[in-house]
Amino acid sequence: MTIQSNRRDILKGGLAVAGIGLLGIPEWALPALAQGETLVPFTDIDDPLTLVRSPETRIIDIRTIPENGQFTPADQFATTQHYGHPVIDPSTYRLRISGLVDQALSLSIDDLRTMPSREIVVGFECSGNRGPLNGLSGNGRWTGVPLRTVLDRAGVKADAKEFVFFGADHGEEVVEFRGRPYTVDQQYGRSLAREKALSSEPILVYALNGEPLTRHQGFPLRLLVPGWYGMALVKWLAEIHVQEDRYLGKFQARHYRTLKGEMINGEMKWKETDISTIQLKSFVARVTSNGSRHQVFGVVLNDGTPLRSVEVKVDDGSWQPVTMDPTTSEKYSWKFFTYDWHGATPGEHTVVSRATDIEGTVQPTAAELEVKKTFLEHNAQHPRTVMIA
Ligand SMILES: Nc1nc2c(c(=O)[nH]1)N[C@H]1C(S)=C(S)[C@@H](COP(=O)(O)O)O[C@H]1N2
Ligand SMILES: [Mo]
Repeated sequence: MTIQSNRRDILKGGLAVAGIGLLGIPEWALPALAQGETLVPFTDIDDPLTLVRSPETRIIDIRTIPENGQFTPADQFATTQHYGHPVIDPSTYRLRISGLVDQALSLSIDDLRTMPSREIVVGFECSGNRGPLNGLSGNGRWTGVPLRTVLDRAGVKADAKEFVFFGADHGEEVVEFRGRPYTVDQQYGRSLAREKALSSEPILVYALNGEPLTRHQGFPLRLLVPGWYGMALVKWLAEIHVQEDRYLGKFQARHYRTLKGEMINGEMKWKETDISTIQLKSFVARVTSNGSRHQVFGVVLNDGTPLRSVEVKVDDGSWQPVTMDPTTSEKYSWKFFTYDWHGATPGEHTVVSRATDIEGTVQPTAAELEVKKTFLEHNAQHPRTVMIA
């Protein structure tokens, strides 16, 4: 079988077929299958389109990530947002820095581009991303100015505690307070606490994979917080407002939070927490066969803590170590792994992966996550079923 006909089979196969046109699966996304290698079909997926909630959201078909192309091309990055994609004229664009600073700033894209830049590989996922498809994730090489550089130029006052990042996008929101609805126009806003904002990590990025950001990716400027879930990476960044009070806007305090039970001194405490860093997750993205040889390929995402192990389990077997892909070893990159599955027998099988980091955090099972009531931050091990011919 040639690669060409493999590709056609993939396009005809259940998972991808719904994606053609709407998701526009491009050439690059076709799996880099070796001669004679074919995709083993998953039997658990019903309809990938159930994950696509609006025409403005695009998921990546995680089964078709090229193994040797660890950067997601900008025009195929998964994308999701709340108020559509604003169009910003780069010639009049200004990033404003206001509030508790010695000097308010208004910076053009050229101003930012002439400041010392930094390049970093960062992968992230939407906090709502979950199995089986995990399509709201991606990985890129980003370029921009460290946030700290810009804040130092403005001069942050001693009483500044909260740094609020507003996108240019906005919409009408009903803020409910004690039974009363208040309808107001709000910008997309997220905040970082002083320690994080002034750390060396956050970057104001203007390029992805060496090209200016696309409109979907937040052109002309986006906040990148390595190791954090997508909601913190404010696109179309328009203003940084420095203040003393905590910022409790919708997307900071209400829309992105988790309700989860935790045993404290023998008592269950139900805690509502906000969402920040990516919880350790691994998932099986595809299984391939080449004659009698079978291989499992998967992805790990986390907050940048080094990994201790990634393992794969087939059916009721024991956990087996995987091989990590050395091209995805940068701290905040997503990490690829493969597992050579020996002796796969015809019929349906269950394949699952789990990751453990050097701090001893183990990716939880779905049963262990039952104390989490809300669906965000869903990093459970996700068993997939495949049919071996
Ligand atoms: N300005 C703005 N930035 C935003 C959002 C938004 O609605 N407005 N959505 C956030 C969410 S929830 C996610 S998951 C990521 C998605 O980034 P992507 O489109 O590059 O995948 O953007 C984040 N940044
Ligand atoms: Mo998100």
